[in-house]
Order: sequence, then C-alpha cells, then structure tokens
Amino acid sequence: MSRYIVGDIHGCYTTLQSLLCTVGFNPSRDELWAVGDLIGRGPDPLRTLTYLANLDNAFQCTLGNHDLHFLAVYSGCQPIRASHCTRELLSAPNISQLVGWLRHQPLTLSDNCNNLFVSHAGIPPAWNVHQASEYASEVESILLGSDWKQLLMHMYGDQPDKWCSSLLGYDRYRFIINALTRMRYCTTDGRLDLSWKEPPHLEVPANLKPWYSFVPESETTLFFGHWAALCGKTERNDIIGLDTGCIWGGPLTLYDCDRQEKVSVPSLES
Ligand SMILES: [Mn+2]
Repeated sequence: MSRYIVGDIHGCYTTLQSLLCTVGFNPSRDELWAVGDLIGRGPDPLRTLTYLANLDNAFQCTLGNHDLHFLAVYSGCQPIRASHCTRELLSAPNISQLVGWLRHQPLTLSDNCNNLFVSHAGIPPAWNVHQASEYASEVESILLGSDWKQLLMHMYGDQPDKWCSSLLGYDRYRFIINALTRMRYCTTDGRLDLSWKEPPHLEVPANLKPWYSFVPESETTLFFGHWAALCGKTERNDIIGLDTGCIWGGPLTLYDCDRQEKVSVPSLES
C-alpha cells in the first residue's frame, strides 16, 4: 500500500489522471488523499468528483474554500459564476449524490501513527493539530446536519479574525472555516489576514508572516494546498505545500508518503 497526497485539483481531471498514471496509483491497493479544492475554475468538475467519489475507501480529502463555495452555490446561498465552471456539474443527474458525498468530507485529516496532518490552508497560530481537528469536527457536524445551508449562508466574511475559545455560533464556525480553508498570512499579533496573496519572498507588510512561520517544529508533518503563488516552497521540511497552480497552467503535484518526495506533472488542461 502506498499513500499519495495530491494538491489542489480544481477540476483538472486529465492532469489528475496523468499524475496518478505517473506514480502507478492503483485504488485496489493504494490510498489517495487530497488537500481540497477538488473543483472550481477547472474544466472537468463532474468527471473529477465522480471519479474521486467512486474511489470509495481508497480516497480521503479535506474540503477547500472552492468546495465549500460550490456547496453554497448548489444550495442557493451564492450566485453561479461562469469563471468557476460548475454549471455542468450543477445540472448533472448524479449531483445530489455528489453533494451528499462532499458534505461528508472533513476539514482536517490526520494519521497519528505516521504523524501526518492535512488541511486545505493550514493551521492558525493559536491552535495545535489536535485543536484544529477538534474545531474542524464542530463544523463538520453542522455540515452533515439539517442546518447545513444556514452554515453556508453565514460562512462568508473575514471577521472575526482572531481566535478566542469563547466564540460562539456562526462567528465561531466562520473563523474555523476561514482559518482552515482561506488563510495564507497571519499578523504578528495572531490575526488572520485574508487579503494578502503574494508569496513571502516578495515585498510583504512587516506585520504579516506566512501562517506556517508560527508553527513550532514538531514530529508531525503538515500538508496543505491553497496557496498557488508559493509553488509549494515553505523552507520547512515538516510543512509541505502541494498547490503548484495547476489551474493557472502550473504543474499538478502530489507527495509520495513512502518515498517522501513530491512528484509533479505539467498541466494538460487547455
Ligand atoms: Mn483554496
């Protein structure tokens, strides 16, 4: 059994197949994990979701901001945007099964035996990986329950930007979702900055640092996607960025957990 963790797929089905073929992925033997943003902007969301859902137990993922946004569009909380390329998916005959499957996906994944942790964006300064999983599960249970559409309706917005364990209701869930699916930079006083997207080697305001620079070194390896402009470069061996911007013409990348190395293929989407 091999485990592979793939970066942001964004509906790039053809490139995904090329990458899985390159590493010899076999769903009857191997496991595929994904950091989220399975769909959104890319050309083949229907084929991508159908393929991944049909992998059954051979596949696990964390939800990304685009996956949650798609659920919000499906449930009527947000308008359809042509640039997100989800119109065909919304009218697919199997859409209610696919939406049900998506709602069952978590915001974090971990393997405590192998010290692996995955979330779409990372973890904010105030949390360790155990807290991140615990807070994620609060949102996951709402997403599975009867109030899931209300959650999606209230998830938009950048506030509150600082964690406090006494946060309640949609403010609490919004912070958890923003931290785990949208964060890139945090301020030196521990707030999420959800506006700055440039990579850290370019000029960045002095009070902003990439979220991972607040993470103490530990035995756990953190995997994330979301930040295409980083091209996977974090300067940390224990923090592995996997979004290499497939949707912007860059490669699609996965991490081979056995060999402990990244494998990339060029984008095949037009
Ligand atoms: Mn994202």
